[in-house]
Amino acid sequence: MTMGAQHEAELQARKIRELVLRCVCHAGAGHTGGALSIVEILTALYFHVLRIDPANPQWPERDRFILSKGHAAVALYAALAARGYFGEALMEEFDRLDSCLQGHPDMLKTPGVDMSTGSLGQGLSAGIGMALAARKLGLGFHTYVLLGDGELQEGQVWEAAMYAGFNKVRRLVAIVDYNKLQLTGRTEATLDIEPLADKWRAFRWRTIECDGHCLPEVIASLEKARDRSEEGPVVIIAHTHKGHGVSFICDRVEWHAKAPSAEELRVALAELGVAE
Ligand SMILES: Cc1ncc(C[n+]2csc(CCOP(=O)(O)OP(=O)(O)O)c2C)c(N)n1
Repeated sequence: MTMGAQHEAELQARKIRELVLRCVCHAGAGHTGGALSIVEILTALYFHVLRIDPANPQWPERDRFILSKGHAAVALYAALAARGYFGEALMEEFDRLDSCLQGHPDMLKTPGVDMSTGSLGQGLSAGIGMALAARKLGLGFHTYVLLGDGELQEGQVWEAAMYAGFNKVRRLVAIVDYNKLQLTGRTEATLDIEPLADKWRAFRWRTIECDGHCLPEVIASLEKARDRSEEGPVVIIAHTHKGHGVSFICDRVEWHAKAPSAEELRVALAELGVAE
């Protein structure tokens, strides 16, 4: 990746992070920590890897993306807005009763959302269905599923992983947002998921690990995963920090579902180098 391309990607990520912060502050609700930890992953996907057409969200050949950790919906909406699926102004309606931007993603309401999620543990199963449908229909799209590390404590994830590995489900890429925090505390303290890479390997997945905030690394990992998924399912374990990008939110479990005040937003935007 050239220096210029990296700089451009960093600006895209900063835009998404800014939209997330403004949106949760405006709504007074949202999962700020878990949204900020996936900003670079979403930037890499939506601006560099996914074959999509924002003007045609239902294009049958589009790559599919499932935000299995659906509580981080605000980050997905920010990525979709930044990529041009809808105007940024719509973000002001986030989490309102009649809004098309609900607190958790709704595929029937929001352009660009491929799967409704929020009940943790289900996204990988849905992704397998999409990947199998692609093969049956003779379509070449890839399916990407983003999971939380706390979400991996759900048993359904491992049944799906076992199925996909055994059946060598092709063009399926899972990404784990491994920020080591759950809703109430550290993942290792609630139900340890280590040794994580070995677990996926045991389920016959190809495994890649990366720094989930280093854009060139995330993009390279996603491209490698895309190639390797021709043989069978691939997982990227992305090491991240919940609340990344804002010092007083980063790695603080109390920010799981807390929105910043107007003053906290001002400080956060200043840290990002964004004018209020
Ligand atoms: C089936 C189910 N059980 C419980 C919840 C409540 N819940 C929402 S977020 C969350 C923690 C998830 O942790 P993780 O996947 O690591 O997300 P992150 O910390 O990255 O936000 C829980 C338990 C849920 N949404 N679905």
